[in-house]
Amino acid sequence: MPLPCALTAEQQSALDALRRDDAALLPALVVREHREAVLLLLPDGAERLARPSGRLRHGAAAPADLPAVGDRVAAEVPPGGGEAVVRAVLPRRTALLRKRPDRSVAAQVLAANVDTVLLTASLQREFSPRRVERALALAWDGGADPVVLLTKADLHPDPAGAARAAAAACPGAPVVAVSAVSGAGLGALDPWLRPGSTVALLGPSGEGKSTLANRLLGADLQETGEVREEDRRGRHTTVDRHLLVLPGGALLVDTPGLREIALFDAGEGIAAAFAEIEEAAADCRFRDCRHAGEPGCAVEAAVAGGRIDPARLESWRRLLREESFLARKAGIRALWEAKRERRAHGRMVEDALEWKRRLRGG
Ligand SMILES: Nc1nc2c(ncn2[C@@H]2O[C@H](COP(=O)(O)OP(=O)(O)OP(=O)(O)O)[C@@H](O)[C@H]2O)c(=O)[nH]1
Ligand SMILES: [Mg+2]
Ligand SMILES: [Zn+2]
Repeated sequence: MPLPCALTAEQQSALDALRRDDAALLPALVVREHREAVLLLLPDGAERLARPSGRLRHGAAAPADLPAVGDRVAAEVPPGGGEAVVRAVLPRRTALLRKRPDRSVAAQVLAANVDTVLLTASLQREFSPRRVERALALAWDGGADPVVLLTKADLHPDPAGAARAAAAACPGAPVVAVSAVSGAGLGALDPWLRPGSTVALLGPSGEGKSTLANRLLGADLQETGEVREEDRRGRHTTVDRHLLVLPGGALLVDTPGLREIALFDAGEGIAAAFAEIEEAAADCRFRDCRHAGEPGCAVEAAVAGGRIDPARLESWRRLLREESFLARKAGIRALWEAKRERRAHGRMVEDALEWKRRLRGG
């Protein structure tokens, strides 16, 4: 039985190259992360605990280079049982990165090789465009397609109206309203749940990610928890990232509720999430216009003319300020190394000059 996901040509050739040295290496899929170990799904359908090899641990340029959920890896698997060793992470097709939620300037991989991100926003609470646009930038920057998923549609008097309002607030991403309780709207997810494709649920605690995962799985595998009465927030029930193979053959990643999304070097994703600003900016008189009082600024003209929402311009500024703060803190060299690393992982990145230009501007 093969893995539930095909390897890309790039992943296959990386595996073939490794196998020339060690023919016994097997491809495997990372389905769960623990503190130091990962759980692998092997080609025979069995699961096996594994640790990264010492060489991988010490050779990794950054923690983000270690195996993460969704990674395809080359593993040495002792035939009789026992822990496996991950020799290498095969090149990632996409990677959802955020800044680690501590004081370090380092990225954390939320999930690798994700095709579609379902960004949850519960209809039990007020819709926050500011939170969603950050998540959109994260998804786009990682190379995945975001879908805004309005959950708990059964608790809202007009889910279709709410979906229209959300779509207006986050241009460029499809919006779907679903209920994991009644099943309403779930069919709309079918186009993204093709066999072998990977979908990740991302959003705050208590929005029904695990409830939806169980519904799609047809089994109560993931633990779910009540939300608090006062503010309808969750209690962080899910603690590990977990990849599930759905009956139809799609892969679904359930993640712990995100407290905050701090972007990590997500310039391209921000550009994609604020496409209307980037588009208008093409007509600014100065190429490095910051849209903050410069003469001939087309973006500010568009805001004045009601064609761009001033709150969106404000968010765009805030996200770029955070980016340049991060860059100054890290030092341009470290960030550039991180970018090179991601290029090695197959990510398209903008060139260094563009990056420096923004730094000077920020
Ligand atoms: N009415 C209604 N309640 C739901 C729906 N989906 C989930 N819930 C409830 O919302 C609460 C939180 O659900 P979870 O699935 O645990 O939420 P989560 O997003 O996985 O939360 P974390 O694991 O903490 O990040 C539970 O009490 C669920 O029963 C839904 O579609 N409708
Ligand atoms: Mg959960
Ligand atoms: Zn301008």
